[in-house]
Amino acid sequence: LNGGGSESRGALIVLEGLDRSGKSSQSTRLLSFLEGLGHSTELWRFPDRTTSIGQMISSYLSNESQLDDCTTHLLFSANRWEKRSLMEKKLRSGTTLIVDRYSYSGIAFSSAKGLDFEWCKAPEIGLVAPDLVFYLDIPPEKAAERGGYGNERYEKLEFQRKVGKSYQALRDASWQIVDALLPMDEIAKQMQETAINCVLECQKGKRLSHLWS
Ligand code: T5A
Ligand code: NA
Repeated sequence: LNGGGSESRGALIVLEGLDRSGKSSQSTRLLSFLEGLGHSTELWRFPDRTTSIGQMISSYLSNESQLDDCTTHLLFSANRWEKRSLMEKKLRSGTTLIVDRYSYSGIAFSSAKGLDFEWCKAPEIGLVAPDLVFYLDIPPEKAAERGGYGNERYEKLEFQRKVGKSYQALRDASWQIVDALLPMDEIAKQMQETAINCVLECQKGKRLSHLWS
């Protein structure tokens, strides 16, 4: 099956959760697992701080620059749009993408600041829809204990509580809730079973769809 065939596409697997919920740790583990099985797999993350939009976001997050909340929201979204065609191309050519944060982060974090939920959702419409979303569920207090928060703008307990509530409004059938307090290996194992089923479904011809349709 060479690239381009619609018969065998890769899966779009997203990891979401509060800051320090373990997304990056589990993304790496899942990557090794799928690669080990011989699946073409890549690990992506948002924000993608390597682009010029990503650099604006990064300096905002580290408090080096100030930005209006609506502008910030649109930059996070634009940072996904600028990767959209590459994302679709990779998936259609059979590569599975594990993505550390996606549109759900965009909506949950911005609406936790008080921006209108539907307004936050609008610019995400039309991006590739994930086949599977792992939500690493952790009480905000426990997340705060993990190595302590750094200096980034959103790493504050009160704010993370609001983010957690916003996330709840985004759950749909593609979501699998994972107990993020379990030992890392246990979490990895749970995720592997679900992920492999998802990859096989996509290989068998499950169609790509778009947010939110
Ligand atoms: N944002 C992002 C928006 O506002 N809008 C958007 O559209 C997007 C995409 C980006 C920030 O931007 C916001 C959200 C964020 O605030 P980031 O670069 O993604 O931030 O950083 P974080 O998500 O905050 O990443 P973290 O590194 O803080 O958290 P992770 O990746 O969830 O956690 P991880 O794996 O690094 O683990 C954190 C610590 O916990 C331990 C690890 O060893 C590590 O020390 N740990 C565990 N300990 C015990 N048991 C387990 N099961 C553990 N799993 C991990
Ligand atoms: Na991370």
